[in-house]
Amino acid sequence: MVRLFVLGNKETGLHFSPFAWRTIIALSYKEIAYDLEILNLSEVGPKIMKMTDGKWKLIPVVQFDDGKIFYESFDIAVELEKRYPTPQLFPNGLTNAKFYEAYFIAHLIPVFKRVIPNMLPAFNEEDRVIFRESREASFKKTLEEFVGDIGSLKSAADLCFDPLRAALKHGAYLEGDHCKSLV
Ligand SMILES: N[C@@H](CCC(=O)N[C@@H](CS)C(=O)NCC(=O)O)C(=O)O
Repeated sequence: MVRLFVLGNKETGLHFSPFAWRTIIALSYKEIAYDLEILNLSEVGPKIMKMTDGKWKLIPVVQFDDGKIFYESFDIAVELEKRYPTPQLFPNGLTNAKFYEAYFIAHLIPVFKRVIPNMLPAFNEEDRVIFRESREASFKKTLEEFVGDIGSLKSAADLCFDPLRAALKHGAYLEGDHCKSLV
């Protein structure tokens, strides 16, 4: 069975990585059965480095039945498309898909990052400390300063969703022609 490694809280069984959700949605869309392995934040780096011979340290990671390991959510999706061609994840081809990927990374992720600190209570106690220390070092701000005020967060979100809203005035879907319930 396909194994999917995600970030969460082993004690509560909650997992909460937006990048891992991309893989979960792709697997569910293609109806591929998988075993979910939740890693606490403290475990992610060491475990993934070991699995990838030091090449990668983030989740999601997928291990297929043949033992092959894939990481980076977009590359995992491309590999899933190769191994399980239907239903298609990229009905308009990889060029379009890569455009959306680049758009989301450049515009949506910076906004989304400001929401992530709200997930702090979901981590276990040790991970909360690791999360705060690592993110504050990387943002060079306290988490609270990084999140900022809700008004500026809303304006930033509106700005990045405006192009999508404009496109969706002309049709119901950006890709494909239907929506599939995954729950
Ligand atoms: N570009 C990567 C990003 C993956 C990523 O940022 N993963 C985060 C969770 S959302 C992670 O593994 N964090 C662990 C850590 O910071 O130690 C992808 O698309 O898979």
